[in-house]
Amino acid sequence: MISSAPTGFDQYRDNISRGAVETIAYSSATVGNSRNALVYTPPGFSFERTYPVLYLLHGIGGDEMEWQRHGAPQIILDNLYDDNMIEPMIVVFPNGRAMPNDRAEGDLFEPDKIKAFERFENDLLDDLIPYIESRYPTDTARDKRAIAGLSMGGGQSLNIGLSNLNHFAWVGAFSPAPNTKAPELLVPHPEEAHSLLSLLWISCGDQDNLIQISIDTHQYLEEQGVPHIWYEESGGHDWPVWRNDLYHFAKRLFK
Ligand code: FER
Repeated sequence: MISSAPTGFDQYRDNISRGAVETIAYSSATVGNSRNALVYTPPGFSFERTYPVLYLLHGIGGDEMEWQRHGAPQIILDNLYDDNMIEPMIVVFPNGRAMPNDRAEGDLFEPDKIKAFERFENDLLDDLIPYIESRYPTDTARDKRAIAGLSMGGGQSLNIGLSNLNHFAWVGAFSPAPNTKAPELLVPHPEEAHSLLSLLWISCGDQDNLIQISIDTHQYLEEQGVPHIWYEESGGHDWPVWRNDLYHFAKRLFK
């Protein structure tokens, strides 16, 4: 049983060590341009050691800045460090709409924009991850790499993470959207998933219209004996839920 994050988990605390967020630009052979991502480095960040990396994805209405705008990830993570509840990690906030104009504008459901959320798999694996691992002191073992996201980004995390278990051992989906592949396509080899996953997390608000996607995935995983966390929490398709999810997911990572 997982209860809501403690009061104040996403409120700024004075006089604690802070991480830092910077914007990076990487050359994407997949999209054919330069793309931006945000990178959070933890309090006490040092090039004298290496860090695991979490790739944290946005929803259909967002871009690489969406978590910063609405999710207070820096505050949530800094507070978790202050409380000694989290492993030091780098968090990368990519833009998951892998197309030349990746702004969240116009009709967000246009087929070419939905397709761009699929194309992101190549951008991530072939362009962004190599860039991050060449510029930051990262631990490149598969069990030191995580992917998670909200809604469209939750679907991406399941689709990309579970079909690339050679790259990711930690996968989290917060309120995954209809881009999520059918369960038997997501996890065609349950025994392999069982042996390779360190954590598979699925969460959704009980007032979210998309919750059936999570329930169907959870039920399949349970039938197939794939260990996972299924967390149904109170709330809708909204930021209080995703902030709470980040808190709970981040403190379980890389342990
Ligand atoms: C849909 C409903 C919602 C859909 C995507 C979403 C691709 C995504 C929502 C979000 O990211 O917040 O039918 O189809």
